[in-house]
Amino acid sequence: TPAFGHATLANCEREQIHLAGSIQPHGILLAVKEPDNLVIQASTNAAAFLNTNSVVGRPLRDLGGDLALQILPHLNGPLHLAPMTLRCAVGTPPRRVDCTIHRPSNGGLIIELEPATKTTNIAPALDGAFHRITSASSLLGLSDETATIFKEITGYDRVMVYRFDDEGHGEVLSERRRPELEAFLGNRYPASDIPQIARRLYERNRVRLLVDVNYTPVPLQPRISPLNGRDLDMSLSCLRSMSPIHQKYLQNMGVGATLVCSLIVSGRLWGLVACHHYEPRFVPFDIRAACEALAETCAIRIAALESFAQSQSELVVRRLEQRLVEAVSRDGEWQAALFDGSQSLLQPLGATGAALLFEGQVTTAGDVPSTQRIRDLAAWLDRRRKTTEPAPQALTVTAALTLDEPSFMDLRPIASGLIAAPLSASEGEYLLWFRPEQVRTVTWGGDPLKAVIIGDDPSDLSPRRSFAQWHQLVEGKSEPWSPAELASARLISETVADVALQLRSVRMVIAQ
Ligand code: BLA
Repeated sequence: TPAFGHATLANCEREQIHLAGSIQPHGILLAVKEPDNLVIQASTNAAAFLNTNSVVGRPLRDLGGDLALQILPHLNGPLHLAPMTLRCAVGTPPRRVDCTIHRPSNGGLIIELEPATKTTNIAPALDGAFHRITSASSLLGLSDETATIFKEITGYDRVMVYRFDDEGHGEVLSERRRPELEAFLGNRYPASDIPQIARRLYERNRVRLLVDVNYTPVPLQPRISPLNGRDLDMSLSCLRSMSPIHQKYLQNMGVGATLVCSLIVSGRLWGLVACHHYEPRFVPFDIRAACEALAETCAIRIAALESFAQSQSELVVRRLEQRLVEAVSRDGEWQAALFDGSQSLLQPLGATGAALLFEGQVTTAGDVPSTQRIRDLAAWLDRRRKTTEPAPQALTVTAALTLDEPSFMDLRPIASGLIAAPLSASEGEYLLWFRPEQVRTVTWGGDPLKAVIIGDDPSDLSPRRSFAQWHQLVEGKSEPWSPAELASARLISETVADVALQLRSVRMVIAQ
């Protein structure tokens, strides 16, 4: 596992970013031993910040101001879970600082000090902001509104709302930017752009400020904690130095400063609100705290909208079932009922096309291959059913049909994703759903992708390289089918199979 600062593009997935051993220079860090509150580690800029000769080895109360006194009442709180911030004074003469304290996993107390800035009264702006977030009625509306609000409140040149898919690949869902900047809206990035270690960290530490990407990191002195002989765990530190690889990425983009908030939905990193500025930019603690609260509110709204969408899908499926059953008792025209308002057949699965093969007939909705190719697919499915083990009623599911089965290459791009549900024991009777290849639904304005070489040099890192890499990873593949979509497919196809079987037995009775 590469230590902080030693990772290369080949192994950066495992870089120990929480063991940075250094901070950004806009504040100072003190590690303190209890109960005597002796400073045992300090960033090398601490003495100058406090206007004193030395810091390490001295008790907190000797450092001037009311720092030692102010933190006292908080030391029994849950500081190992989340840092807390208070205003106090420290140094000679005492200066006003924002002081953030927390307990790292491996012992002691971490105190981080930033110069206090004049507080702006953001309460009025926030009031409206929370309401706008909680009243958003669609995911995209919510995401756009969140980007707008973050731009208003933080003043960064660009704000992007990122969403991660089930495989961790990222997508820029919304963007607000100064008009002269290149647009990143709609861009896709591979999961490898943000290592797993960083993602897990962002679930705990939900706001990251990078004040100046061209900063020189300030080391801790001593580097190793005298408490346990190990690197200080800086997971929850607000001044932590960022990974040099990520720093390089941002420098290559021409970005000067960032502020990024995690969107945590059901305990998982769902996405990010990423703010970029093209010059160094500092935002004080109170604005960061407001951003954290807004991101949390946004995440709660996302969860609500997702669960609403899920119940809507379930409702659509139930209505479809009802229509089928009614059709059977009315005139037996269940095929017509199935395709009546084809959205109810497509929407619950997020499919773009569907086809029914039954008693030699092919009925379709949306974007589908030619009738002949649909019949070819059924024949292929019949062959697979004979040679593979699973239960005869099992769904065939793929997000990469044309890679799995090159003879269907001509079905690109409309049928990269396929769900096939057998409707009976007979051959050639299926309900099929299709989904297009992802890269066909995404474009990058400007140069063709071919121009990008994906090498191992950090100097090559760029959104364009990321996009090209994502492109390679998902080429030929549709968006993966989610468990909820598969459940809908199962429900619909089982109902169709029941209905079809029922009518067949009725016809047999009549024929006798
Ligand atoms: C972190 N990489 C990140 C973060 C983003 C990106 C958003 C999170 C930063 C944060 O939350 O503060 C990626 N940023 C992007 C992309 C765009 C952008 C794609 O603005 C496009 C517009 N990064 C790589 C590669 C590696 C890598 C190849 O691209 C290594 C394999 C590493 N990225 C990397 C690391 C971090 C990171 C180590 C963690 C940074 C840290 O918190 O210290």
